[in-house]
Amino acid sequence: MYHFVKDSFPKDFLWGSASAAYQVEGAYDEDGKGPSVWDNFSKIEGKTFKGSNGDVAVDHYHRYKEDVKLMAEQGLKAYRFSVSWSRVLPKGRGEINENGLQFYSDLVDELLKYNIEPIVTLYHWDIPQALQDEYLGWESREVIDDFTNYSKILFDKLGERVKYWVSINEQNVFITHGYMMASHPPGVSDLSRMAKANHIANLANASVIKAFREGGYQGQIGPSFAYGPAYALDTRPESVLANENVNAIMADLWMDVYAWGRYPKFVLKQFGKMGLDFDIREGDEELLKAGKPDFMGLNYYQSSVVTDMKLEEKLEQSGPNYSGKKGTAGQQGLPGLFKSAPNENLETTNWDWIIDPQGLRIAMRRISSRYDLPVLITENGLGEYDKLEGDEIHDEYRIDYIRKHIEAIQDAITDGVEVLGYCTWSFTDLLSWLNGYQKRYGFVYVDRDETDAKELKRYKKDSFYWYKKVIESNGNEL
Ligand code: BGP
Repeated sequence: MYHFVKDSFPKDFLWGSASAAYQVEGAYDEDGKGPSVWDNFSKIEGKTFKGSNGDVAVDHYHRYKEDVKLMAEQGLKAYRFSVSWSRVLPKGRGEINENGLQFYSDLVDELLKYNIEPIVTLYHWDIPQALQDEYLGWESREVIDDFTNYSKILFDKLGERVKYWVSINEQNVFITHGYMMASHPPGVSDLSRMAKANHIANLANASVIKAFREGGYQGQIGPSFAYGPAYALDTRPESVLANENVNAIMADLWMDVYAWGRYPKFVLKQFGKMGLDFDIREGDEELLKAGKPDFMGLNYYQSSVVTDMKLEEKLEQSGPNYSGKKGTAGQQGLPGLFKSAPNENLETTNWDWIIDPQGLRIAMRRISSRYDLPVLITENGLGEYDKLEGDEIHDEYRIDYIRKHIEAIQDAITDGVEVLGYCTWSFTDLLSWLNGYQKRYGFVYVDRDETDAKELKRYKKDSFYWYKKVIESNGNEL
């Protein structure tokens, strides 16, 4: 679809940037914080790149004023951050750690001082270890009430100042990595446990949204979903069908539940045949339907290509590329349903992520058409090696990436998609869960590496100044 003239960005468009508690805060055991599953998981040998962890991260906990000042200098309109559940409730429930809660209250005040809209994520993967030990975290229905009560503490404390809430970040990622690929906590590979934990997370998500509505809090709430559309490799109907399969399993399985409160029939049937039981009980559907979000949060990094995979076919097994050595990522697939294929038309990053700005437009269009919800882009960005030269970082590749994605958003707006805002990933450099500190995303370079936190000095990259102009011109100067 081509347009002679493009629509402008809405005048209150949220030009933002994002982070997550474990990836930036550090201070992992300070001021009464309890451990989260990530505090422990990252210390198991071989689980993360060069054993990197978030003990110190980029020390945002102590340097948040300096960081927010940089955001203000850039003219940022919104900052998305997550709350560490175990900083607020060290045991996951029960007694509140007032120091922890105060940190987030102070951060919100600091942002508002500069007219930066806080977008608060309630859960970005760091469930309190206490709840994991007590009842296996997301595998027990007890977590539904605990997550809801924790969220209510935040609604009560911050609700008059925060207008945008993200309930759960990338449920599809932490559930599949945690219970199938074993690469996130709790590090198991058990599809049956995965199906149940995923259903419970859906219920918890709905319960929090329902509590938000019933509590009469002002503002908007929705989940953030990791979604990249898939394309059929070729015009063979087998490839087209494989594409149907992957979209149902990787996207509809989650977003249909968020938006409509029900699972896609096709997935229920196929998972049933594999012996996977979601353990859907009486009253569940009612709760899911009561948790309709105000917007769909979209985390977009790349699209994919798929074709059919025969039942007896075996893939050469090699995992994702966490090393940053281009060309080392393996193929993925589910026998009988689909397998991935390279996209010969597009470039990839050093971590083998496909660079596809039009994929963002397509993702936005599909969400808008299928669910009739506004889209809030809660993450998008380029993870690359950056080089500090003197005190400068010339990251023109990042500018190019973000520029093209902003153009794609403007195209989607012109097509007819309602978009609330755009948060790049990330504002400062931060810890990449499985890729250490060498895979950088920020507008602000933080001088540290996997083994040496150095002085954690901040340097503005070229992209910092470029995005400043984009914001100033409300997306007119790209
Ligand atoms: C998303 C997560 C973020 C962030 C980002 C980049 O899936 O929500 O927390 O990490 O991906 O991914 P990575 O760090 O693996 O490069």
